Amino acid sequence: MKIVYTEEHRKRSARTELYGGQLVPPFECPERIDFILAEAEKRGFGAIVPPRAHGMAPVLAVHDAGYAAFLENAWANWSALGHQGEAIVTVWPARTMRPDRIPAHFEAQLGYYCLASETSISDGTWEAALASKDVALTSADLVIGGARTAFGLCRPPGHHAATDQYGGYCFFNNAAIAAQHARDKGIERVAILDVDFHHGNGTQEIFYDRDDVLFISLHGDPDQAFPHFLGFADETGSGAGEGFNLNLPMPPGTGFDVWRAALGKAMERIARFDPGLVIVSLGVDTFEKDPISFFKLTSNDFSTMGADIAALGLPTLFLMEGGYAVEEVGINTINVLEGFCV
Ligand code: OKP
Ligand code: ZN
Repeated sequence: MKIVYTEEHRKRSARTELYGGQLVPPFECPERIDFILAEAEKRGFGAIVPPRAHGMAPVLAVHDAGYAAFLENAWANWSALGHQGEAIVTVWPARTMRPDRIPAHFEAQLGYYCLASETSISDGTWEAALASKDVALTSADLVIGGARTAFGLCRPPGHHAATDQYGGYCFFNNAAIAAQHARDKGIERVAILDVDFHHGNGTQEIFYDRDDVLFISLHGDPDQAFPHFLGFADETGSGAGEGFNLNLPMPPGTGFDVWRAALGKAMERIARFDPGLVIVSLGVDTFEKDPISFFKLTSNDFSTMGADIAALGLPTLFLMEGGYAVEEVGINTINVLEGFCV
């Protein structure tokens, strides 16, 4: 399996995450990727290839142009305000205010374009986000071009990023960008299977009213887990998209038996949809020792997960999302990919 990777991800090296009322070193850190590469190398798994630049057109096919311009200039605009720390949102267009007006002041623009305040914008974030979407697009090209599978080692992750909002460590929605790219290259139906512990609210939002991109997410019950305000079972799609969004939320303590049954449901739905491409939003934060999640999957379970997904027999693109038990992120990620290949 080819692994698309670039060092550029290191440019996303934020110093701070707002967590439990403190500014802590971010869970979403460059070391996550180092452990994945080290594990792949240790097992002799995969061949590393660099991404190819795809420009902004595939980004603007799913994201708002004003949002992209905001992100591109965010660090410069924040720096111009003379602050010491990284850019963290402090004010939002809350429900009692005007939701649609884009304010002139940059501090307020942060609130307009952000959905959660744990994620600071730092110097280099824009460059890393660009590289991450190119990793997704290059790995997508491999599978669109006939490869059975490929792995886009995306960082920063993408599935929380909506049409015009960042948050949950995500800036561009890599999976959505790859899915739309595949559609534009002539693949009629694309399924996105999101196995990250957290609901992929951004991906859901982007494709919610469409019947050509099926979105399925297995995740921690949003009543108990981030992103809290989306990802419930009664969200099934709207308009032409009715029936093309499937949320499978599960409670704290969920182990692999229950999780695997949900995956079975997801796979049944995907088989019925008959897509030309399956994109797996691959987060490994369902792991029992993940520091910010509450499922109980073991490292062996990730191998079974990969084998189960392979049984669909469809062209499958894996794109990296979350996973924060840093040392085991490598083992668990490569377990999925190796499980898929055997
Ligand atoms: C990103 B990805 C828990 C706060 C959670 C954000 C989590 C973002 C997860 N108290 N903060 O889906 O792995
Ligand atoms: Zn996650």
